[in-house]
Amino acid sequence: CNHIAFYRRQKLLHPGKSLYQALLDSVTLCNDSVKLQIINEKNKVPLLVEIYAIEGNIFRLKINEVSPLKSRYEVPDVLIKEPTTQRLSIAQKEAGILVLTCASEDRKLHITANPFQIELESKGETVLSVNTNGLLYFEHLQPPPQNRCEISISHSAVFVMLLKINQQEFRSGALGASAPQEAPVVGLKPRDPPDPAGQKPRAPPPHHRAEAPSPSRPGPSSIGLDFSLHGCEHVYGIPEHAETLLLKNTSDDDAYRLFNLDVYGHKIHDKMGIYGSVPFLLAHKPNRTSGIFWLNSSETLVEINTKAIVKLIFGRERQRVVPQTDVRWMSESGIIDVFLLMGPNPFDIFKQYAQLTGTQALPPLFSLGYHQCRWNYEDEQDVKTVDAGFDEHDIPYDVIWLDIEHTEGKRYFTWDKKKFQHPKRMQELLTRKKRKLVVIIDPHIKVDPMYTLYSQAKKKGYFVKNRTGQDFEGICWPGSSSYLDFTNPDVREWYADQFAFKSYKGSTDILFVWNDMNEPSVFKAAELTMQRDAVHHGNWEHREVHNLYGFYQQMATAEGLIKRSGGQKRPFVLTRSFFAGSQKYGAVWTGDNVAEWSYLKISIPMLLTISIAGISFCGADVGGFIGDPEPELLVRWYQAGAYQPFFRGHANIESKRREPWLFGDENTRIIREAIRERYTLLPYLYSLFYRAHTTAEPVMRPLWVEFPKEQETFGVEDEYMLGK
Ligand code: NBV
Repeated sequence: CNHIAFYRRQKLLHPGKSLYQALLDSVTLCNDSVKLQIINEKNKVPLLVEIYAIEGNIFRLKINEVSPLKSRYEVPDVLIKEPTTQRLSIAQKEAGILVLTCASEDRKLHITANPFQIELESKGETVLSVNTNGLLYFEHLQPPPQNRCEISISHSAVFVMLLKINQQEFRSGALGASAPQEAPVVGLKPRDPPDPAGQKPRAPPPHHRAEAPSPSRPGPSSIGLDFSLHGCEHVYGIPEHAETLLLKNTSDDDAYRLFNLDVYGHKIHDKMGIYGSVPFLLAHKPNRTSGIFWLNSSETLVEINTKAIVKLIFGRERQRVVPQTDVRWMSESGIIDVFLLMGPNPFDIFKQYAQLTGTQALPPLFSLGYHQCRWNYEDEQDVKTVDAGFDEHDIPYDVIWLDIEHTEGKRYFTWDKKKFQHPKRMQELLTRKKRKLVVIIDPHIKVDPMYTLYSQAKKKGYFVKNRTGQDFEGICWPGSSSYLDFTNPDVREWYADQFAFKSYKGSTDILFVWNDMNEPSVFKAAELTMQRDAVHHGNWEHREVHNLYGFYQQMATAEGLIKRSGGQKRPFVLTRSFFAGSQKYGAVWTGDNVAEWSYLKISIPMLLTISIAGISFCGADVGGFIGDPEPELLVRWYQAGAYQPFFRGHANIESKRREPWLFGDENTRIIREAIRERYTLLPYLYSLFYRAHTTAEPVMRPLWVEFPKEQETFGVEDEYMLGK
């Protein structure tokens, strides 16, 4: 984390008395909210706080600049509708305390003016408090300094410089919560190009690029806030990390990072971000589950600190030790917009979260069957042979997949003319067996004026721009590529139209879609992703929308498949990158895992975490994508995968073939049995998905969700429930 500039700046603020004070004279009671100002006692700059009581035991807290130099990014399109609010009234306003009550539900807010803190109470119990550790942090937008010259200095020099800024200086306002521009930091050397055979380098170097003001961004704009979860020592959620189900204490370690990245063969037990992000954390204790949904799509870090608090019991001279978990959120940009979900039980939390971000789309039944994938099935004959192999070995399956090699030079929506000469004929063969085809469609578009998709998008101005206003170009599978700006609704509409049968030549109604590389992945770039100052629709910098990019591609793809069917059929779209709300558009998988036992083991907590963060339709590559599983590992992986929501065998281009019948009769028999068991359970699974869709119950769920009072289940991650 020390490589992340906004983290270093925020870490100069230590737990203690907050620099912010609430101005109780500024309190205004509106129909839908209560507004007040808070002021930073050092720099005297005010912030606007808006508090909403949302129907169904949810509070929303928004903190923004009173009059920012330019508007700050507020995440659109994730909330399914403007939440229905309930009226708050003032129950007390004296002696530096403001108490707000919500008439229709038994809940209260206690606001302390100095230091500024909020306590949330439900049915007489203090569930959660805000800014208890005084870590509210807000960088105000600044006009670009005149005649600024950028000095190139080494990264380690910057780090040393920052360490030398002493805390006293910070507290006394030399930096203040409204920090001036940070010392310029040099950009990274581009990383080594990936080997086209797929051997991309592993963990990319951290980013520590300049945060200088640019025409579209007036300087650093990071934000942060802390929360205390009373009585809680078990916290979950904030996928995606290859980590345990129970979130770990981060006091001696890196924070959990939410930053969508293409990390080939990601490490296990690592808090660095991988492909997807859902900034939703759940806390559980025997009598209550609560949740924090931090609606921000820029890079985000979450620190967890569980501790024991000694409480005096009034009236008796006794003390009680209770656990408490403090959670500190820090984001690179945007505003503070946080939803505090009060439960009280796990299923209430799932409903409350779904009320905000939507429920799982009901999958088409076939997509709950077994999927057979490989990078790549070579040609039409290969597809035919593998398909026939399932019949010969009496193994049920529903879908065969084609990876990037099926296209004409990685031009998505096209077919390799030699290997896939008759794509419709191939699909007819599958249709006769009631089977389906899934093809890959990545977001990068080959720079090639002869490629219609490229030339049309170019003409319409539909690509993400670089800071000088040209189309952003980066390297990806096809070589030099531009990236569709899915944040633009016109681009999404145009993209959805590309799935029309008359546009997508060779496609039929059994063809469905897989969106990969949509973090977005950009080779030879810092951390293999798009530079943060690339510019999107509405003149927003990439840093603001980074974690939303894949969400939007899947949204547009799903819309395309629905449109193509005249609004009649449910789509199936698998995405690698995701955000809060991605459940509305289809399924996700955990990306490039490795054919090792430890990756099979970690798939369970990873999928449980994704599931309780709203995305029920999730899976991990059966067999492990990278490498070659030993036969027993493959067999065991089928046995595990058969009980996971999305069930697909997949393998890397360099891995040996591993169709289920290639490991001897006995192994074929056991795999057949596992896949058949999956099919036996299909009606049950389909019903569970129906419940996920209608009432937001996760399909795959941790034991504690079903046994919320049984403490011994709270940390279990090698057993789980499918439904009740
Ligand atoms: O498209 C090729 C692969 C795909 O098979 C895999 O499932 C994705 O996670 N893709 C990544 C790109 C290349 C990875 C080295």
